Amino acid sequence: MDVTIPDIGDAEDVEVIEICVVPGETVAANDALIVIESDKASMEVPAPVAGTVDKILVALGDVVNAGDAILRMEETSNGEPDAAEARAVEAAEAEHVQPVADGAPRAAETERVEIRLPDVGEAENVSVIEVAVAEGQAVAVDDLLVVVESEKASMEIPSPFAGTVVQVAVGEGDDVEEASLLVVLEAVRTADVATAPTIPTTAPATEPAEPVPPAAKAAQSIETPPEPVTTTAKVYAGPAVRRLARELGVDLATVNGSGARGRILKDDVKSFVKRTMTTPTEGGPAIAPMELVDFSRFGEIDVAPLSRIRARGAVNLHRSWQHVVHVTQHDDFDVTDLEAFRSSLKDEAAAAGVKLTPLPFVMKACVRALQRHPQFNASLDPGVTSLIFKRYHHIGFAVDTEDGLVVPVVRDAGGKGVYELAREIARLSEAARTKKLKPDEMRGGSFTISSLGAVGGTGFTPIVNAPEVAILGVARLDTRPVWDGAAFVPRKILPVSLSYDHRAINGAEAGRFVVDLGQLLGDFRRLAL
Ligand code: CAO
Repeated sequence: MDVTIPDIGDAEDVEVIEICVVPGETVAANDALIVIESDKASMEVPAPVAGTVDKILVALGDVVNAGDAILRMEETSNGEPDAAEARAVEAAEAEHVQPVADGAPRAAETERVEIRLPDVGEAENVSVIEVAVAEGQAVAVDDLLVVVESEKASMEIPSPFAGTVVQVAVGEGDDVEEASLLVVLEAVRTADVATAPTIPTTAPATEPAEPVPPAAKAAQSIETPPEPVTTTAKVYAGPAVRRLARELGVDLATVNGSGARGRILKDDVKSFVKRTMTTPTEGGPAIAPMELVDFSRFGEIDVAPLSRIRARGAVNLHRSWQHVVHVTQHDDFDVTDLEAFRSSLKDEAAAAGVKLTPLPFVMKACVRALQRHPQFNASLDPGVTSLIFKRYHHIGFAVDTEDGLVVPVVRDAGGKGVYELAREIARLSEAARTKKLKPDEMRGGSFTISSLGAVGGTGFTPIVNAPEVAILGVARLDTRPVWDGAAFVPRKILPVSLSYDHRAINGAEAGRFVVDLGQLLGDFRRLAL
C-alpha cells in the first residue's frame, strides 16, 4: 500500500525534514515514518498499519502536500488485526471506544477536558514556544501538548489523558499565564485510566509480540527511565527543538533526550553543544557558539544585514583575536616640537595641495622604527616555526567608511617623504570611501596604523591585522600639563597603543620599539640620523 501525506490543514508545500525508516524495516501501526515541517509546526506521518517498509518515495528536503505518496509498505498479517478487527478498531476510534487487550472493544466514556497552564511559580513573561498538537490529533497520556518558556526555564505541558484534540487555544509566541486555556481534549476515560496509561485508540486491538506497538512503548517508558534516543530513525523532538538543532548544526540523533519518553528538549541540545564545544581538543577547549536571542520579546527591534565588508571584517577580526596572542603597550609621546613643525608647514603644504595631519609623520616614523626592529615587520608561519621578515615596508592604515573598516596600503612608505605620504593617505582614503580601491591597494601590508585621533579618546587596544604581528593605535593628541623639573608646562601629548603578537615579539622588544618611536616623533630630526 502507498502511504500518503494526511490532511495538513492550511499548510501547503511542507518540507520533509526527517525520514525515520529505511526500506525493509518493520514498523508498528503509528510508528513515525517521516517528519514534515511547515513554517509553523512539524508533524510526524505515522504508519497507518503495521508492516514492512518497501520503498521510500521521498527524500530529505522534498516539498510535499496532502495526498502525496511518501512511502510504499506491505501490511503484515501475522499478529495484526484482520479486516474485521481493523473495522472494529476504526469503529472504536470513531466512537471513542477503547480497544482492550483481549481485542474486544468496549465503550469508553468521553469527556471534554480543558487543559490549562498549571502553576508556574514566580515565572513572569511566560510564552508558548511550541504547540506540539493539531486539532483532530489523537494523543496518548503524557504526549506533549504545548511547551511554554519563561525568562528562566521552559516547561512541557503533557496530556493528562488519552483522547482527541478538539481545540488548540494558543499559538506559538502567545503570552500565557497560570490557568490560561491551552488545549481542549475529548478525553477517553476508562477504568484503566486511573492506574495505567491509556492505549491510544489507534493502537492495534491485538498486540503482536514484535514489533512493540507505540502504546506499549509509552507504557514501558513511563514505568522505566526513558531510553536515550540514539538512532537517526527515532528522533523524538518538537519543531522548536528541531529548528534550534538545525541552526546550531546539531544532529539530533546524537543527542540524548531528557524529556518524557526520551523527548529531546532545547536544554538537551544546548547542553550537547556546550559539552561538545568545551571538550578539550588538541588546541585547547573550543568555544561554545553564541545563542540567538529573540530580542523582540523585550521590545521593538530592527534587523539590518551586515554589509559584506563588515561581515568579512568580522570574520578576519575574530580569526586574529583567536590566533594572535595579543598584548597592548600604551605610551604618551611628547610631540610638542613636531606639532610646531607641522604648523609651520601649513601654508607651504596648502600651497602644495596637501593636508598635513599627524598621520603621515607617524607613518614615516613607524617605517624608521620598523627598520630598526624588523620583527615588527614580519609574519609568523602558520605552524609557528619561523618568523618571516619582510624587506619591504608597506603600511596599511584603517579607514572608517560607511560600509565598515577598510585598510588600504601605502606601498614602500619608507621611500616616500611626508608630503607624498600625506597625498597617498588622502588618495587611498578617498578611494576607500568612494569604493574605488583596487584589490592591489588593500594587499601586502606589513604593519598597520589605526588612527582615531580625529575622532577622540585617550587610548584603545587595536586588533593585530594578522598575519601581520603588530599594529599601532593612535589616539587624540592633546595639550597637557607636564612637569619639567621646575614647573608644569603645557605640552602636546600623543597617546599611542601598540598591540603585538606575543608569540613573535616579547615585551621588552615592544617596549624598545615604542620608546624608539616616541623619540622619533619627539624630535623629528632623528629621522635623518
Ligand atoms: N590628534 C588630534 N587631531 C588629529 C589627530 C590626532 N591624533 N589625527 C588627526 N587629527 C586631526 C587632523 O589634523 C584633522 O584636523 P584639521 O581638520 O583641523 O586639519 C582632523 O583631525 C581630521 O583628520 P582626518 O581624519 O581628515 O585625517 P587623518 O590623516 O588623521 O586620518 C584617516 C585619515 C583615513 C585615517 C581617517 O579619516 C579615518 O578614517 N580614521 C578612522 C580610522 C579608524 O576607524 N580606526 C579604528 C579602526 S578599529 O581598529
